[in-house]
Amino acid sequence: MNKKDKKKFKRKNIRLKNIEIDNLNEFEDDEVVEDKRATHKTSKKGKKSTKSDLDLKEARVIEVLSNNKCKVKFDNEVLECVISGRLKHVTHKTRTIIAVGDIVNIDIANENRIEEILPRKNSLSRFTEDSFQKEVILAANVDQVVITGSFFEPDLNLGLIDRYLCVANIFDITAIICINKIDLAYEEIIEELDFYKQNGYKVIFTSIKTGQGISELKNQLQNCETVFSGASGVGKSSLINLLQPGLNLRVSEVSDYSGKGMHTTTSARLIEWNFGGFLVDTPGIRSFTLHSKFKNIIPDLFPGFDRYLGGCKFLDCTHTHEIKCGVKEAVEKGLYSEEHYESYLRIMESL
Ligand SMILES: Nc1nc2c(ncn2[C@@H]2O[C@H](COP(=O)(O)OP(=O)(O)OP(=O)(O)O)[C@@H](O)[C@H]2O)c(=O)[nH]1
Ligand SMILES: [Mg+2]
Ligand SMILES: [Zn+2]
Repeated sequence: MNKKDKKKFKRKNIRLKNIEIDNLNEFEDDEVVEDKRATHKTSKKGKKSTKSDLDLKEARVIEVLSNNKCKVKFDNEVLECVISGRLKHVTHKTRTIIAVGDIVNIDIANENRIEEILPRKNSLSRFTEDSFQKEVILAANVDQVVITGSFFEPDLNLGLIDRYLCVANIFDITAIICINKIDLAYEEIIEELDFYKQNGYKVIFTSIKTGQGISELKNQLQNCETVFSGASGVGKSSLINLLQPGLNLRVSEVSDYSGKGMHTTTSARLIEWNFGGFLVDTPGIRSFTLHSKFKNIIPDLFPGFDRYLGGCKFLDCTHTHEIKCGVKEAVEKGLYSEEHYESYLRIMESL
């Protein structure tokens, strides 16, 4: 194959529309396709056939086992797949090659090799804390995120919920708040969640001990593709086990010493509900790091700010140092919660 043909071939075959590639030509030819399986010479004249000759089947990623392996659901069967080396080179902005929830094309005849990741409808992502700020996708192709918290062990973390809501707004994913362990809550702490209800979010209180809120949560999950996310130990896996007995997901006591979860769930997993829909159970996270590129949009989409933006003199008001700011005025007048305004300032400072 001469150089020009190779370039043409490359463009036709790399179809990772969901991963940002600045300039395809920067990739060395041998990095992209040196794999003989990718192109079969079919005649002595040099006429070639490409991937289109492979018998590719569409499947859904249900668990990522390593950088090389994952499990997919295909035709009601769970298959272990390898990830084509070709897909692994295009990752300078993301740490995630393949995410739970991805729809992929696999070559059943060849070790169930994943040859293509179809464009993602959306994804819920966090970013690494180091200066590279690489994307880590928690789940792909979902309708909603259930932000989970608990009243005790671990304590309610409103700052983390606010971050999640920003992320959901950024990625345009419907957010529902589920606060578990209501059997351990007291009145004042429940009132702290009124803020979210007043700002249009659905808040569901649940308990696996009393069964409170379980049917409401089930209604919310039925026939939807949901990602369950939140801190470790809040009871995500316990809730899922209660919603679908028989799954037997691992759960652990929260550490007596720190009151924090034990990080029992270690990798994300897509579960199919027997009452319709899918859910991604994810490992608990301590903090949710946002990318600094979002700094200029968070002032517009922080929970509850929308109704006060009209009072800001500047269109690009950051609601921090500006004179004549609708948000700051609302805080001063007691119309907007001081606690959540401070949570906003902490997020802005962290970026
Ligand atoms: N009192 C009370 N305890 C609960 C409730 N739900 C879960 N727990 C307990 O909380 C602990 C942690 O539950 P898990 O389901 O493992 O929590 P998780 O959110 O999946 O944690 P990670 O997998 O580490 O992210 C277990 O000991 C559960 O028994 C609840 O509604 N009330
Ligand atoms: Mg868990
Ligand atoms: Zn402002």
